[in-house]
Amino acid sequence: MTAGPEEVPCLLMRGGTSKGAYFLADDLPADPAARDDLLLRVMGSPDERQIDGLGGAHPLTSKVAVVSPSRDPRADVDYLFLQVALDKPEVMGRQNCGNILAGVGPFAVERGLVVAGEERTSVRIRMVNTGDLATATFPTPGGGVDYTGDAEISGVPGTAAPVLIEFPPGAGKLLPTGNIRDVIDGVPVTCVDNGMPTVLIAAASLDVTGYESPRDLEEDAALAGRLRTIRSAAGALMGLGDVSDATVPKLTLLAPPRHGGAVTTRTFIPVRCHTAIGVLGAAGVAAGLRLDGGVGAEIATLDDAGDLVRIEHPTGFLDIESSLDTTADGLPSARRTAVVRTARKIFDGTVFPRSAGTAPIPPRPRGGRR
Ligand code: NQM
Repeated sequence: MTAGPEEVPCLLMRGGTSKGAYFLADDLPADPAARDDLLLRVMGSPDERQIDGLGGAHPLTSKVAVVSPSRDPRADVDYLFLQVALDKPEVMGRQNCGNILAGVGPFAVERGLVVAGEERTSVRIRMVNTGDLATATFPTPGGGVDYTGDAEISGVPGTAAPVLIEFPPGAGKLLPTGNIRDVIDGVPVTCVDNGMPTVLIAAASLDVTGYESPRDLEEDAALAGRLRTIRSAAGALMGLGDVSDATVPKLTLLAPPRHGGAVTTRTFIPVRCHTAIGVLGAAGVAAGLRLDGGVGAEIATLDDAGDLVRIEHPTGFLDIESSLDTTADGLPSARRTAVVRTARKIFDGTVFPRSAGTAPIPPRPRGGRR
């Protein structure tokens, strides 16, 4: 049976600490509006519980990857990341996702876009949202993806095969405002972009410790108000325009490490507080900590001897390799960023979206919560 537009081949995959529905671009409508309408019905949005779809009722589990062969000679596949909102009929493509990225290489092999090597396979990926590149390397013994292994990442129970993700130099413009430090609403911030626009803020400058639980931080209305003000001004300074409906920039609160790492983080994505930290968000934090005069430099404990930065977050830590360079005009830029994630195929089959024209009653507005 050939799947029609309302019966869509879909692979559900955990990528790092996120979960998403992975599609071949050819299996989705080419028209972006029709595609987004279909994806809302696939994921069960808008509905905070996403009860009638694949979404997991949290931004970290309401994600989509659209993968196709790449025309870019530097890449094997193109990966478009789409964030499906919970509380409004919106599918957003302004940000990338480094966790869902972890599943793209295995998915490309599963779908025959890339021929697996005998032992391991490297897939060169163009991230359509930003135009940046990444290479994912993972085990393929005997020519098939092996998801089992002993790599452990905080925020995911158990172990799985490692997926090494490497980013070439210069992904993103490291200092989008042109400054290592800006002051917004009386609060010093460092705005970075190492693949994800992120605003670094000392937790103490917002009268929190930075060790609170994500839930406690989400319930702090005064903090939410201050973060909204800072984000809106930072978005404009970073050249992102009006960000009130965008998922970027993210905001990361920094505090001194408590478990031997470099720094403690609490990241707003941008309204809900992440239970861990995004991969590209972490890439920005790691690079930002190395900037002399940045808000992170005075908080972090860095190992001068190596590139490894251990970023503490609410459910453990994320280790990331990060080194900086200086451009010809004297500006800092990312030299190398690399991270190990894991991914797992959860389900491969056909998804049956909610029928077109059966949108649920829109939820009460909650200030664009995401
Ligand atoms: O920063 C959440 C996640 C992400 C994004 C978010 C991500 C990244 O953890 O690369 O992975 O920031 O919305 O999945």
